[in-house]
Amino acid sequence: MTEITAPKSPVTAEQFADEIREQLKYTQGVTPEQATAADVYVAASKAVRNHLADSWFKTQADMVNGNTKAVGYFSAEFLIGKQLENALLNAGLTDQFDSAVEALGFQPKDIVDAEYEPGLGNGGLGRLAACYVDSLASLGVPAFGYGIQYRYGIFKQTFDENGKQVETPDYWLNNEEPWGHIDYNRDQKVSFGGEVVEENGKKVWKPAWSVRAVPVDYLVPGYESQRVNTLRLWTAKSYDEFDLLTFNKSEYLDAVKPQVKAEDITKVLYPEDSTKVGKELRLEQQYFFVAASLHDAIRVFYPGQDKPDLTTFPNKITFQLNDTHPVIGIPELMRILIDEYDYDWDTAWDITVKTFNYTCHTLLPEALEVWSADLIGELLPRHLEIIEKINEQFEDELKGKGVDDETIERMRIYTGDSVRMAYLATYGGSHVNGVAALHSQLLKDVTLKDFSDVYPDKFTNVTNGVTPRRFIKLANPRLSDLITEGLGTDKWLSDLELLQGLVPLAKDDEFVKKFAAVKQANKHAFVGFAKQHYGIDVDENTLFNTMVKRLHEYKRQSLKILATISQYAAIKNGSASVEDLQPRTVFFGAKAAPGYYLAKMTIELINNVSRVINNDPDLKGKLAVYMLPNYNIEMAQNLIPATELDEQISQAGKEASGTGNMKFALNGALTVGTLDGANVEIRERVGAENFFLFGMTVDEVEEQYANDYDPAKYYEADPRLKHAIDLVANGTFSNGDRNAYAPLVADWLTKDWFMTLADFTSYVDIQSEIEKLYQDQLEWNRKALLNVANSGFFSSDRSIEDYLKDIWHTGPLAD
Ligand code: 73E
Repeated sequence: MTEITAPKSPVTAEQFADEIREQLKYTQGVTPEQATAADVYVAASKAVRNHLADSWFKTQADMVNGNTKAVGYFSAEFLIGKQLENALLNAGLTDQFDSAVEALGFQPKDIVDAEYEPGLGNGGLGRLAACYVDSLASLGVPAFGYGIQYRYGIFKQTFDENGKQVETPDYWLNNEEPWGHIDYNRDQKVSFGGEVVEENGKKVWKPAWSVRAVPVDYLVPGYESQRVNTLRLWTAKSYDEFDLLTFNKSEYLDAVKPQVKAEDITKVLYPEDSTKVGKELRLEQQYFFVAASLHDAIRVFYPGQDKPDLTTFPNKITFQLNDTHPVIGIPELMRILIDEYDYDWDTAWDITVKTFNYTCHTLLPEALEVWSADLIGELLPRHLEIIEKINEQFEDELKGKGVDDETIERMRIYTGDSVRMAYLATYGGSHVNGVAALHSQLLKDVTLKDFSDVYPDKFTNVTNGVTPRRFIKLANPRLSDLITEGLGTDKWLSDLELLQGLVPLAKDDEFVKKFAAVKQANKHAFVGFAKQHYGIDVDENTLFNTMVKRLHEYKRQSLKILATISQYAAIKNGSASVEDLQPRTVFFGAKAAPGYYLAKMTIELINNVSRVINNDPDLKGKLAVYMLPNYNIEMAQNLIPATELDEQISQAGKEASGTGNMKFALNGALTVGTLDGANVEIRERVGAENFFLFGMTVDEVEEQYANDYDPAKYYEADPRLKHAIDLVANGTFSNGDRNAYAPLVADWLTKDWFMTLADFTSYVDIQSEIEKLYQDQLEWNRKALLNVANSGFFSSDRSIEDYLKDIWHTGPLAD
């Protein structure tokens, strides 16, 4: 018997339709006859939000009164995706919504599609934060996500006629946004600049200017949990009215300058991913949101108290620092405790260390934030003093532990010139975690080795996860139904390890065929999506092969495009036995940081390879390549369920975890991948025989670096590689222009820091294995099903359970 959990909301479809009508009438100001899909979207969203209000108030009250410690997740990015469908699911209102909008004369899908996706993050780090707030609420743990409501999210990507990336601003707040509730009465003052003076033996910061931080609250409903948490995103407003005198002199722009400067702070998300951006405005953003959030947490937990006992603060809430971006929160809490609440240094330090924990998301040294001391001194003079003092205390502590001078020198938080934020976070918090087993190990062995030697107990691992609600249930309803049928329950949505129950069904050919039919239906649906959104005609009777993620050299889109060119060449010159060739469609999706030259050139190359291949009649029905513009959550939700082969081909030791890899495995794609990040754990769980492994290991990579890696050697050794690179160099993909990709070619042949060439042969060789297996659809789908069945570990619910147990030491609220 299939056991389906009842929706928690008692409202009927008719009542819900009335609620939508009421919203249309009183807040939208339109009649149901006048209403467009966009109107109904806004009205329905507000109606859902109303349903969540009581649970939201109750969760907050229980949190403040309860004996459970809350979690504050500090993140510069929350890539939340479209909200309506997810809110309906978690509120148990999906069926009512479907019937209600049909009664109003609309298709539910059109209403859901009318939402504009907020792009408040770059990639995996931001999406992880969104999955974590979903899981916290679903597990009933009281929590705040604290971040920034950028006015412009990640840029929109298009391509010009030459295939180059064009960035356009993402003004997502141009239309009504029904989810964020701006709360002018819970604002905070955040100050900058000025100087520190001594008054009565006490340091006093006299800032030069201040900004008003206003919270915008997004409700985060848990799946079947009756708990609704808060995602509080701050927006900057000016305290300064514009200067009427200047205005009257017709100097309009000068008159509004201070206002513009203040509001600039939250204007735009930095479009960089995995690189450090040393910009003054970025530090302003970071300080702005953590200062506002820390004061907000004190307000929430000690309401109306002038002299709260903040030694209890670490029992009320624990803060997770999502990478180094919010680490300025450590000196800020020290400042608050000492300057605003008169605690002595040692007490303040004890509270601070107990309150903070730090997640590191990278291994790339160029991604670890380092701020110039001059900049911090100018913007936050009191914080620089505090950081200096933290560093002094730290060095004394190290000396006391017998650490030698050379090591101390290497470990300094404050070097005199600059401040190393990762070191400050490691010393200033209780725990440090990496985001996959291999990554956490490499943090201990390499990136933060000195720290791990002195403070071994601080280090731990929490392997990333993804929410099954959005990435299976909403993205892949067909597979969700089949899983529920196979397991006889839908409980897997809140206990993903139950997917293990599908393992025996992989032996059942009939079930495997149903699974294959789901994949085929998803491919068919994606063909429609691609036609509608990109105007392309995709052949659904080809292997769907996908590589979607940010464009970065270490992720090695170059490897995929060179292998694709090689396949193209083999078909063209007849060296591939055409009968054996499995027709394939290769999908790329990737944004490059606007200033990242080689990444942008790689996009241009992919677009032009796509143009040449897709227009060549010899390739028709055999190979097609698409670079899909503007990869975002919506595209992920449509493309991942349709994908059969997923590419996770970063150089070993560079991708901290990856989370796309988990989404693909959970949606029944097979992975071709290196032993990097969470690939290692995915392969362990799904079984080596159900994963296409290739390429060098971390140790082999290290050996190559140590032995002066020479890419040209590989170019000479494999004629397929030589031919592919020669085609790029000789103008085949640039209308004969041999200079078009010269910098890329020169990089491959002389530098190739991420060793694309060294891994090429092993990568191309495994493709024949892949194609052979694909001929046997039953076997292929059996393996794909085993990927789904064995990937339950990669639920973000499990990640959050790990954080609760090993780092936060807290748990759900009692009902
Ligand atoms: O491996 C991914 C990881 O899965 C990693 O590259 C990414 O975080 C994901 C979630 O853990 C990441 N993003 C950033 N650093 N690591 C980053 C750095 C600076 C700005 C924005 C993002």
